[in-house]
Amino acid sequence: MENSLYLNYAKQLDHSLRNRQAIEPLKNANLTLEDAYHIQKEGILLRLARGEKITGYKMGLTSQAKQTQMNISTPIFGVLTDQMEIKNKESFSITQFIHPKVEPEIAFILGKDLKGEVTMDQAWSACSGVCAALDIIDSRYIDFKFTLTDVIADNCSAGGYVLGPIKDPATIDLKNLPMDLSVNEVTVKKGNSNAILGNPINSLIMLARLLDAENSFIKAGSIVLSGASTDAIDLKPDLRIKNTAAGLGAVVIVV
Ligand code: OOG
Ligand code: MG
Repeated sequence: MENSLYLNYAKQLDHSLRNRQAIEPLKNANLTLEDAYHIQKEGILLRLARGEKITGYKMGLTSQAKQTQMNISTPIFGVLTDQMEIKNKESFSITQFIHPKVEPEIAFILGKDLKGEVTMDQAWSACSGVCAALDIIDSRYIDFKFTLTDVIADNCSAGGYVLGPIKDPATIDLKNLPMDLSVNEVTVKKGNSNAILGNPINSLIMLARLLDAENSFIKAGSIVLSGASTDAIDLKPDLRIKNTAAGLGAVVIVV
């Protein structure tokens, strides 16, 4: 596909993002995965041109619950920018979004670059921090309906992200950590870290592999969201949303 077409699709999605107006999926375009990541990249370049800075990546569709919810079974990645960051415990307005949902996640902070095919030990030792996180997704497509290539082009539905208190990985074992998503202090989803590819560290390994295929890598300092452990819930006004992961503490947003 021609470069000008990538940019054309990226501009449609960017227009939707900036005007909070959902659009029809790009599904008639017969996009390959490579095309879809090209469109994603053009979209990120538009954001960088507006002064945003890349802060890391998000993996998506890494749990059975999410794959079932969206009816797509291939893990994918998107790019995070500083404009998407929401501080822990902060209250914010959802009017900046189209139809946001929120998901309980675990995130990593990279202390070292991570590149190519890596073992669990190598991935883990590249991390300088780990935390409970919330991923706010906001598809640019009408009714959150899309194909695999549509959602890749749409930067993995990235909307906002929130990080809980950062813990030292040396003190944490990520295997089998119970997770609890509550709304106004009532549990609405129970998850477990092992729902994320068996162990969220596998998300990091997969991201390094996916980036390597495009001659890229995870840079030191990057934040990496590993994907939701449960399906997403709608984000509505007057809600206090909390994700508590055993051993990692809690991350909260107030809408
Ligand atoms: C795609 C993004 C999925 C996750 O954690 O699985 C995602 C979507 O469901 O809109 O962020
Ligand atoms: Mg997510």
